[in-house]
Amino acid sequence: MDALAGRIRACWLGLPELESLAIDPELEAISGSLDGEALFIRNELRRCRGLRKLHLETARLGAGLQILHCVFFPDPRFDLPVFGADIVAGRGVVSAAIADLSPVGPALPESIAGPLSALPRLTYSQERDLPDWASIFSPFVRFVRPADGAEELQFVEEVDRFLTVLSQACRNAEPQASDHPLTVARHAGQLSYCRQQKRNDKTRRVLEKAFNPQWADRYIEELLFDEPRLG
Ligand code: BLA
Repeated sequence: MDALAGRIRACWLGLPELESLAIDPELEAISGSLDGEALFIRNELRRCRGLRKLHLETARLGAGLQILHCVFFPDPRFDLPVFGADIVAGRGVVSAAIADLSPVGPALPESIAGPLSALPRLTYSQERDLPDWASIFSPFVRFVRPADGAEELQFVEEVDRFLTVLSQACRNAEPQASDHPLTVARHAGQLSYCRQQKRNDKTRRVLEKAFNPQWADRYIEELLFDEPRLG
């Protein structure tokens, strides 16, 4: 978890025109409790040229559950995908490690699909099946349960490659007008990405139990998967 969070923060530094993004102080550091155990959540937000919101959430529940959630949402004027990652560990054992560069249109842009296709396909001893809402992910999605430290490191390495490909595409990308039909289509694609993610009951359940359903709803709608404005 810490290694991956470190790689993500390091990647931010290579992005063009990196800026901080205001975050409600109430959401920056959050404490709650779940089944009598303390829950801490830390949220970090940035933006850059090409990506409207870079979000890293790290959460820890008591001595057990640890979650790393990260999404880079593109500015719809740029032909860039969504980067998403979710790592869930219980008592130090990672049960779910997911990462993808997901299209906001019919397919990934060539600036992403080209370099990703050139990477070697690494394997894991336990690959997991995606739930039905996961149709938003690309053919390059990884969803695994790393079996040991070596597989955990391999996963961090794969995420690093996704981020390297995205950073390069981001530095080269040129914006289109806000009312360009492709911008409008990418905006719609990002809305549908957010709506599919909100169908993941596992995220909602943890947040509802730790806080309450209204709070979970607001957190999901306003911070995790807020819908982008058009223009
Ligand atoms: C699964 N997400 C999970 C699980 C939990 C969470 C507890 C189940 C773990 C398991 O099956 O082993 C919980 N994830 C959270 C919480 C947050 C969170 C509380 O992010 C709070 C911020 N989820 C995302 C993103 C992706 C994602 C960005 O937020 C992918 C890019 C995917 N999480 C994802 C998937 C599963 C999952 C695909 C497996 C769902 C399933 O098997 O049904």
